[in-house]
Amino acid sequence: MIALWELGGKDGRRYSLFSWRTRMALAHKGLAFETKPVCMSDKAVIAFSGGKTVPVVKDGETVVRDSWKIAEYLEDRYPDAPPLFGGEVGRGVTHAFNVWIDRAVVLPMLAVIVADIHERVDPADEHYFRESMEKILKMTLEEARKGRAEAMSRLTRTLEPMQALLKRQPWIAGAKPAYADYVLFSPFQWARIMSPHPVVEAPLLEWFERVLDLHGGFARNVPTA
Ligand SMILES: N[C@@H](CCC(=O)N[C@@H](CS)C(=O)NCC(=O)O)C(=O)O
Repeated sequence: MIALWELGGKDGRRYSLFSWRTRMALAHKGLAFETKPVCMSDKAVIAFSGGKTVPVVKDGETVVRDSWKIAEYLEDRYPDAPPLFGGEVGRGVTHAFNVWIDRAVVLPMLAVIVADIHERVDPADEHYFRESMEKILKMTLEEARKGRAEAMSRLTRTLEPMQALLKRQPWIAGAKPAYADYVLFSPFQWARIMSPHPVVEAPLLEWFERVLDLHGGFARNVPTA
């Protein structure tokens, strides 16, 4: 069975947004996996991967790190299972979308939910998480909490093109869901698992609910905030 190393938070939460892309890709392909929760500060556990981030998967003897590389690996290794990209053009466009989400959406979302995440990480990670996030955001968690409303309007403005798109088609990938949907889904699932505040508005909210229902409610039935 495929093993997936991912971040473990309080009360069984699996909160790594990049690992959610991998989780959804595995469910989409119908591949069973075993979860290996790790602490963000414990780099020794994932040293075998040659890097310091999750997700990491091990499939037989093959180890792959980085959510995009894992998606490509699964697509190439399991070509007869439902496609994640839909051909070479789809792969390229999905990669472009992946980069855009990472650069344009992940940071604004982090600014909105960072203080809530801190309350729900594994206690062993509290110090490491605070230090690294304050460096990334160039502010304290307390300042981030105060600036939440402003960060939320920045995020809402960034997501406007996605709102417009989802009025025109049911899925990011078009008529059927695919990996691009899981890429956009991941920061919202991150927020759903780690923050008690709503961050999604319609029509994006309706699309989000549809993704939660996919693969037998795979992403819905998990510990959340
Ligand atoms: N580009 C990487 C990013 C992975 C990443 O940043 N993962 C975070 C968890 S969501 C992590 O492991 N961070 C460890 C750290 O900051 O020390 C991917 O797509 O897998």
